[in-house]
Amino acid sequence: MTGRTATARAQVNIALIKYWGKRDERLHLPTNGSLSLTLEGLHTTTTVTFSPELPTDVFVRDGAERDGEEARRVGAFLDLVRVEAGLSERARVVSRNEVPTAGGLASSASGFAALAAAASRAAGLPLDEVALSCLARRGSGSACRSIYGGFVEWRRGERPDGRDSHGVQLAPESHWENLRLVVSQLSSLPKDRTSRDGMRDTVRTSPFYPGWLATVDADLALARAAIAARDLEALGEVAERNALKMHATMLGAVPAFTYWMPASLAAMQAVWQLRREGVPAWFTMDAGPHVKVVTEEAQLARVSAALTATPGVERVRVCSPGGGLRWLNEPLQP
Ligand code: 2P0
Repeated sequence: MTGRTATARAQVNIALIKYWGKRDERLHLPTNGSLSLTLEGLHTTTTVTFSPELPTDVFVRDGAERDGEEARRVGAFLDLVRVEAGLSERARVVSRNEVPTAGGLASSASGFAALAAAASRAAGLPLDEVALSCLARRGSGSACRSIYGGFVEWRRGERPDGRDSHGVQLAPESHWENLRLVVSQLSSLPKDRTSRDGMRDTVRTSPFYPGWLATVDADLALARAAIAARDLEALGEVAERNALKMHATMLGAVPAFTYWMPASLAAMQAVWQLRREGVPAWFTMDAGPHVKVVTEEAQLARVSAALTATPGVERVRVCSPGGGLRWLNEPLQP
């Protein structure tokens, strides 16, 4: 197939201060700022080729052509790029995830970051990192953070057009090399509520949502200072507290919901027990049952052993700080 092509790779990120709620659902503008760590080794690689020979967009992920909601979201995203570039050609998108699909590590962040980069370059749009981050945000909010490596803040922004709502790197991955995120993957059923639906329902109905919003800026300030000082205790404490507050808002929603499973609580209690024993470890959780533990390299044996021994924990994965967007010269073969 002839056409203009580009290939990009982006890694997943985990929020230490969470994105939870939108002020604009179409542009994916958040009600609050958030802060994440990009992880090494868990990535999406995507090749986009625009071609006059294609009658429709085609989306191939992990070796199989996809349709339904997944393909619709990719097509809608390509429309944004086409409008911006003044292009009418359809595209073939080939994507591969080196991210466990059921691992509690959302691939939508790395997926839309890689897609934004490959599609805009293939379309001939000369976007800088800020513009790429804004574009990735239009695919999935958290994707705007995966353009950058290390510690990334997604600034809430004030503008109605969203041009000031994008990621900013606070420190590169080399800033804190012995920091680790230990992900405990629980045996679980697929979640019955997407994070998109969950955050929308919470914003609309939970009386606890204003309490969440009232404290996020203070949490962000604590997290920024903890990262600058490489203060694990300060970062862990604020990350755990912030995650618990986010999950508390869901219990106040109408109807109430939670992403927790019995094993989630067991894993949280295992982390609290580790702390009572003097091990510096704090947890965070996203829109799923998996428990992710913030700790340092020297504690990995204790933390991994405690999580592995927790009933309902299926596997434990150790992640290090990782880098930002990369360009590849070789296109992906489907
Ligand atoms: C986060 N989450 O900051 C938060 C914490 C889930 C809980 O970003 O609707 O898939 O595509 O903007 O980015 C997951 O939400 O939502 C998320 P959309 P997204 O990581």
